[in-house]
Amino acid sequence: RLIEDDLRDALAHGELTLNYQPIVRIEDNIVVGFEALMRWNHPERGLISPAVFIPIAEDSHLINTLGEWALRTACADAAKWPKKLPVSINVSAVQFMSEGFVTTLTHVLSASQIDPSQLVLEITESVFLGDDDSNDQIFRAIKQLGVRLALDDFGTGYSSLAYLSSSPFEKLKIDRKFVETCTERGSKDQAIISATIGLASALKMEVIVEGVEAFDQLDLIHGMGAQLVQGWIYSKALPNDEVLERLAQGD
Ligand code: G
Ligand code: G
Ligand code: MN
Ligand code: NA
Repeated sequence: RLIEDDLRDALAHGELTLNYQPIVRIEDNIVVGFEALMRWNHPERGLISPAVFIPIAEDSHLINTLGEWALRTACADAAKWPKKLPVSINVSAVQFMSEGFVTTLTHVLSASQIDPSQLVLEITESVFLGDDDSNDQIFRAIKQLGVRLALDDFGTGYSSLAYLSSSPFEKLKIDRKFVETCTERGSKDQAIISATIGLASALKMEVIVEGVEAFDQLDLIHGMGAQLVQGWIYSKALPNDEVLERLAQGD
């Protein structure tokens, strides 16, 4: 049996869940938002990473079904959080560019209890491979709804500064690849992180540094002016019950 067939059934069988990874302000350790990350608990194979099953979903049109489920679920969960913090959802470029995406988004939002400004769509640079005119149309529609946009995995894909200059993105996420090696001697990633933070703040974009695991990394990027981080140093992605517990504790 193909993993693709299993994935088709996974939703109906309740094998997919969304976990939420906190985004934290370094200065005071306050949680300022969460990123929804999909998890698949396969009955025989155990946990399968989205890094494995999302590409399979993209190749088989299942991505639209999974993506719509993720949107609905994240909006429903976030609507019940005691603090109305932003919830970020990853939107695959394939899903973003497929017909009906904006219609789906509009329906999900109006059926949910959340304010559109609480929703953040994380999109990678691979959307820039698509048609600029139709992308612009989708971006405009998203902005019109009041939904926020984050440019994810920045610096690892098809980044072009030209895209940033006309960018509809309010947030920029620096990929963890740069953070991984930034404290090594002679690492050029320090310069890249620092320049990206400078560029983003000059463009009035909010910067989130991803994949921070260690205190030396945190100190280094904080020294470079980073204010928001997402990484195991604070927390892995949590099931929604744990998010609720933490928020109830005043986190
Ligand atoms: O959570 P992390 O484990 O291992 O995720 C691996 C990759 O899968 C990341 O690139 C992440 O953006 C992507 N991913 C996680 N959840 C989703 C999702 O709901 N939709 C999409 N399109 N990608 C996701
Ligand atoms: O590609 P994207 O940025 O959407 O996905 C975030 C990915 O990074 C997920 O796979 C998530 O589990 C992972 N992640 C988040 N924080 C850390 C971290 O501190 N270290 C590592 N190795 N991975 C992380
Ligand atoms: Mn992401
Ligand atoms: Na990323």
